[in-house]
Amino acid sequence: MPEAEPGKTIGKRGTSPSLRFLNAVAGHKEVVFLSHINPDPDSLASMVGLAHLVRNRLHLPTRLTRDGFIGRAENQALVRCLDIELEPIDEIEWRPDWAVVMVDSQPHTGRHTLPADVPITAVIDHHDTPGDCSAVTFVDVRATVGATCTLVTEYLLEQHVPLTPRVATALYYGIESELAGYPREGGPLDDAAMQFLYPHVDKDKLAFIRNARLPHEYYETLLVALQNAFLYDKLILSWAGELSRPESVAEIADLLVRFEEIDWALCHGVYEQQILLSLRTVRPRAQAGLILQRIVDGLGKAGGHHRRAGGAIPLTSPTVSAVEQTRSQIRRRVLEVLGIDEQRGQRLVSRKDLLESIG
Ligand SMILES: [Mn+2]
Repeated sequence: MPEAEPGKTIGKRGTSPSLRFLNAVAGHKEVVFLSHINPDPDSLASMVGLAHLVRNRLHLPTRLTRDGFIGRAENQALVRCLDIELEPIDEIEWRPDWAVVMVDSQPHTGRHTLPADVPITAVIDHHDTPGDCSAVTFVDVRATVGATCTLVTEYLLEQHVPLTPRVATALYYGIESELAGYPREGGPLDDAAMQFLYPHVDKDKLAFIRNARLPHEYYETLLVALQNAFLYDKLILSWAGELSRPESVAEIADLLVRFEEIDWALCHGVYEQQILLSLRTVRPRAQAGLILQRIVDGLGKAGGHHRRAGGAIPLTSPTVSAVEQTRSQIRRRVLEVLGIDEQRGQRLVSRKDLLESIG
């Protein structure tokens, strides 16, 4: 693919990140935003906020893309009630005169399905998972902030761009959801951004997103996961079975990690020929992402933050025995990696109680 025409220079080195970002994308015909696969609110809202900045300051057309699926009910509610228009990434015909802006992730991290020959103009991210940004014109990666939306809010503030309720609500929820859980993975910059955004937030829409309605399958999968939850010292290991919604493992891990007797929660289940895994911990700076990578090493892929991580293992065969075999391999690995002695797991809910409670 030929190189895009470089943008004209407005500022010099040492100028604000927002100005350098605008310089990098100026002069292109259109600005296209992309995020990591299966986008979360932080990545969705970062695209919304940056598109708002580009339209206001450069008057260029913008396009938001979707790589993978929109998982949780809350995330679907965010997209629906804020009318976030997303084009599936595999339907896009990439053009050389576009500026391509990647948010909430970095190139060559295995978190995108974008064709490898599409040049990336700008990267704005807060993950410390190293990517390869050597060919990117503008890079703003700050692992010290809790959310990419915080950086985007800073850009809008620096450029004096008026906020709309839609943009403010998206960014606010992006930061709030990214910082959820304890211990917090955020700081004063995130708090300042939320304070700045809050007066402009549509509070009814925010409440609608936070309390998104849940489908029947949510409760079915939760029941299976609780019936198949086992305690191993400071770990709770849960098997959610066949998943009808891929995000279930993350939702259940979020719930289980709040159990007062444990420090680690791992939930896994089968979705479309893969075992999906979600790991959570209450231990600060625990590098859950690296730990899950060690658990699935040689079997699949994983990544994440200190307290949260996700991963997937492709199943070579869909038979019950192949699933069982991978499950016991995961069980052995997680105990080993977390330094827990090999032992029989204790059921979270005893078999006797399970049977007795069925009326
Ligand atoms: Mn993020």
